[in-house]
Amino acid sequence: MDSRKFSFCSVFFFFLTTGIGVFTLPRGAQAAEWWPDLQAFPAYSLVVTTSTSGQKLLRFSTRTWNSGDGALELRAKTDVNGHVDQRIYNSAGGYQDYFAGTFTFHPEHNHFHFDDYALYTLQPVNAPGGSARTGSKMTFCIMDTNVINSSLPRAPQQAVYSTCGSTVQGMSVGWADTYGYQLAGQSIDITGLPSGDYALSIEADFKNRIRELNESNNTSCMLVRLNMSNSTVQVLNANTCNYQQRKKKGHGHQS
Ligand SMILES: [Ca+2]
Ligand SMILES: [Ca+2]
Ligand SMILES: [Zn+2]
Repeated sequence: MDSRKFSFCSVFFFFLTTGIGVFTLPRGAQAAEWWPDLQAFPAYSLVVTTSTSGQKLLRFSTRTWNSGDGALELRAKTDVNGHVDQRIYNSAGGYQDYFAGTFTFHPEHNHFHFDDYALYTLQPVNAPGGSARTGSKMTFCIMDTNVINSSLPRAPQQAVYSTCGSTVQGMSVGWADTYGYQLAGQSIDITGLPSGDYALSIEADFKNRIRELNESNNTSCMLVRLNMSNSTVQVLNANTCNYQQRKKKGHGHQS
């Protein structure tokens, strides 16, 4: 009798606790989460520089933007060294934090750089003897630098993440973060590469640390022609890396 009583109580308790769980969950479940969506524009302002030691760099500006439902917000957890949470706000006025990777703190800048934010890759498409190169800069301070589409829902008219925050960084809906070609790390070392045609791609969140509405639109790719003898770069096609399609079109009207 005691054991039946006990199991009845256990079952009752199980339903009671489950009931509480089911009862409390819908509040969060019904609230729509506003996820960001990162996209990368093609690189621009390309230039080849040569150092006195002969090192050649392909320098360029990059711009990623947030076309999603909500802000990208990254919060350095000061109590857990090197951890960053992504804070996702919801329609109920609340938010949820998700572990989103790591940061590197720069005491001289007094802010953190989010690790593995973007990857720059140069790959030969018609450059015999060429090899793939990647940029060394992958850590970034993320902020609202330019507005791209202020008519998106929840896009602020003014920058919200307007400084390189010491613990909070982010990118608002409709806003972009731009890195000019003159900044440190905005380059790929092309020393020793042969002249020819290459694909230059910019990939945001290449290790997929950040939760996004769309994970398949994060890469831009463009075709460039490197002339190593006179250290120049020409953009063949800023919008695609489809080399065959380009060749059929002939050589006119390159922009
Ligand atoms: Ca995306
Ligand atoms: Ca992602
Ligand atoms: Zn910095």
